[in-house]
Amino acid sequence: MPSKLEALNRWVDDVARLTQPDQIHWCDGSDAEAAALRAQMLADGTLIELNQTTHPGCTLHRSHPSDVARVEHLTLVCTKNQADAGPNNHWMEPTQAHAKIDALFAGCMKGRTLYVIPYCMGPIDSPLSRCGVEITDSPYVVANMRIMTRMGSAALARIEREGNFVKGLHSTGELDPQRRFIMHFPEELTIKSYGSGYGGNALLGKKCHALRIASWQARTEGWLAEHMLIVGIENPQGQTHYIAAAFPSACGKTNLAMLIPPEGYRQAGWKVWTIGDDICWMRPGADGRLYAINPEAGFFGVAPGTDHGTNPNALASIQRDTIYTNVAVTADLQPWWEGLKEGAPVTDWQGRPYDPANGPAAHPNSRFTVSARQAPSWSPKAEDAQGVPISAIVFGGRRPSLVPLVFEARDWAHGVLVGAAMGSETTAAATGAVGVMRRDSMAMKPFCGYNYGDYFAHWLSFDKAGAKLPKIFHVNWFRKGADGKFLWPGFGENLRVLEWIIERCEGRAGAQETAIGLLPRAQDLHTQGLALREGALDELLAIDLPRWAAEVEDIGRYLDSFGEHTPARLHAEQRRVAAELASAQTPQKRAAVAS
Ligand code: SAT
Ligand code: MN
Repeated sequence: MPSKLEALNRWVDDVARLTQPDQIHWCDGSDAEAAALRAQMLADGTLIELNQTTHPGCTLHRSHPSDVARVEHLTLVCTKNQADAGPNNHWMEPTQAHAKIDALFAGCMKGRTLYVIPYCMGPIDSPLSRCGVEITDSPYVVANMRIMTRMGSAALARIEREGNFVKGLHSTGELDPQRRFIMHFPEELTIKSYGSGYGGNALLGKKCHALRIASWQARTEGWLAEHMLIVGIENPQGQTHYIAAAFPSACGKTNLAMLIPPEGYRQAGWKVWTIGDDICWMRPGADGRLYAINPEAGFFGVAPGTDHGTNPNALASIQRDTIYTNVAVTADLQPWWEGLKEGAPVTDWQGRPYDPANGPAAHPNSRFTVSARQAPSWSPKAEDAQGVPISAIVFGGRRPSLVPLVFEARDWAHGVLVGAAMGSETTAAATGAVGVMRRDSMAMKPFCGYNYGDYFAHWLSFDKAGAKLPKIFHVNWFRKGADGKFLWPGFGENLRVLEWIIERCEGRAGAQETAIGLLPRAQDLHTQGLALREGALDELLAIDLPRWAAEVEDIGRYLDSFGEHTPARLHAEQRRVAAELASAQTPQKRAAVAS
C-alpha cells in the first residue's frame, strides 16, 4: 500500500479508475525525483534549459497561449446553498458540478502518469499549518509544487498522523478554454481543476487550498486566511515589527515583501525581512495578538518590471534554480522581460522571433517560481512554528485618484470597513480587461471561498475582550497627478510610509484626524533625500471631501449588495464615516458662501 492512510489510498484508486492513467507515481519530494522529472521535461520540451552559466538550474516553460492567467469566470464555489458562496463567487450546485467536471476527467489521463503530491501548507511542525494532497497529470505542476510547498514524505507522514487532508484533483486536459473549470467544494474540502496548467488554476495548494478552502476552514475554526504578504521591518534599535499587507494580484506584494531600504535608512541600520509575498494565515495567540505564518515555501512572482532598480532582492533570488514561465529569452538564452535593463529579447514568450508588432516580448503575467530561501532578505522566522506577531495590517490597491498615500483606521471596525471598501484597477493576473476599477475587499475578491458578507462578520468577530489586535492602515502607491504620472516613487521609498505606520503602532508618530481616518501631516513623514515634485506631498495627503462623500455612498451600495449577510456593525461604520464627511463639508461650504 502506498500510504498507511486507507482513505487516501481509496481516493487515489477512485481517481485512477476515473482518469485511467498509464502509471501512478507517489511523490517523495527527493532531489533524485526532481532531477528525473526535470530530465524528462527537458527531453519532451515541457521545459527549455536556460543559459546554465548565467542562470544555473534555471528552466523556461512556455504555456499554451490561451492559458496564461487565472480564469475568474470559470472558477466556481460549489456549496449546497448558493447564499453560502455569496454574490462574490460563481456558484454551481455540488452534485451537478461534480457530474460536469467528472465527465471531463473521465479517461483524461490515458497515456499519462498520475502524480500523487502530498503537501503541507506552512512549516511542517506548525499547529497553524494544514495539509493537502494534489493529484495531477502535469510534471510541471509537480516541479512547481515542490518549490511552492513542503512537498513529499514529511507531508505524507503528517497527513497519515492527522488522518485528514484537502483533496485536490487536477488535469491539464486538452488546455481548451471551452473545457476548463476550477471548482471548489468547501463542505467536502475538495478541489477539482480541469483544462489549465497555469499557477493559480493548477498549483492547487496556492489560491485554491490556501485561500478559497482555507478561508472557509478559518471561519469555522476562528482564524484568518488572507491574500497578504508578511514582512518584518527592523529598526536601528534592533526591534522588528511584522506587517501583513493585502494588495490584489500584480500590485507589488512581492516588491514590498522584499523591499530594499533607501540609502539613508540602510546606513542608519534599517533592515527588511521577508516572510511571505502572497498568502498569510493568522490566528490569535495566548497573549491576544495575531500570529501569522506564510503557508507557502516559494514565490510565484510577476517577472515584468522586476529589475535592479525596482526589486534587487527578487532579481538576486532568481539567478539560479528558478522555473520561468512565459518570459522572453535573449540570444544566449538568458530570461528577459519588459523592465529588465540588461539584455535584449530575441525570442518572445510564445517562442516566436521577437517582433514588437506582436506585443510585449514577455507575457505581462509571466512568472518566476523560486524557493523563498533564495531571497537575500528571507527571514528564518518564516520557519517558526508559532508564526510571527503582527503589528499592523495594511490594505492597498491601484487607485490613480482620490485615495491618499496612507491613512490609519481609527479602530478595528473602521479598519474592517476600510478593507471591505478596497478598490483597485484590474491587472493581467486574471483574464479580462486590464485597468478597470472594481471593489476587491481585502484583495480577496477572487479568493474568498464564501459569502463576503459572512466574511466581513468573521473579521469583525476578532474584536473581543482580551484581543490585542494590530492597527489597520490603507496605502496607495499608485496615485497619479494631473499629468498622468505617479506622484509617489514607490518601491524602496515605501519604507518611509511603513516607518510612519510602525511609529503609529508604537504611539510615537503624529497624525491628524480626518473624516476618513488618521493621516500623517507632511512633517510626520520623513522625506529627507526624497525628490518629490513640487506640491506632490500635499496632493498625496489631501482629501477631496465631496468626492469622498460620493465614494462612501458607493461603498454603502456595495455593502448592500451582500444583503442580510452584511453585518449591521459594518453598515453603522459606513454611516458614521458618511456623517463625518457631511459635517466636515459644512464649514467649508459656509466659508465658500461667505467669501
Ligand atoms: O493566481 S496566481 O497565484 O497564479 C497569481 C495571482 O493572481 O496572484
Ligand atoms: Mn496573489
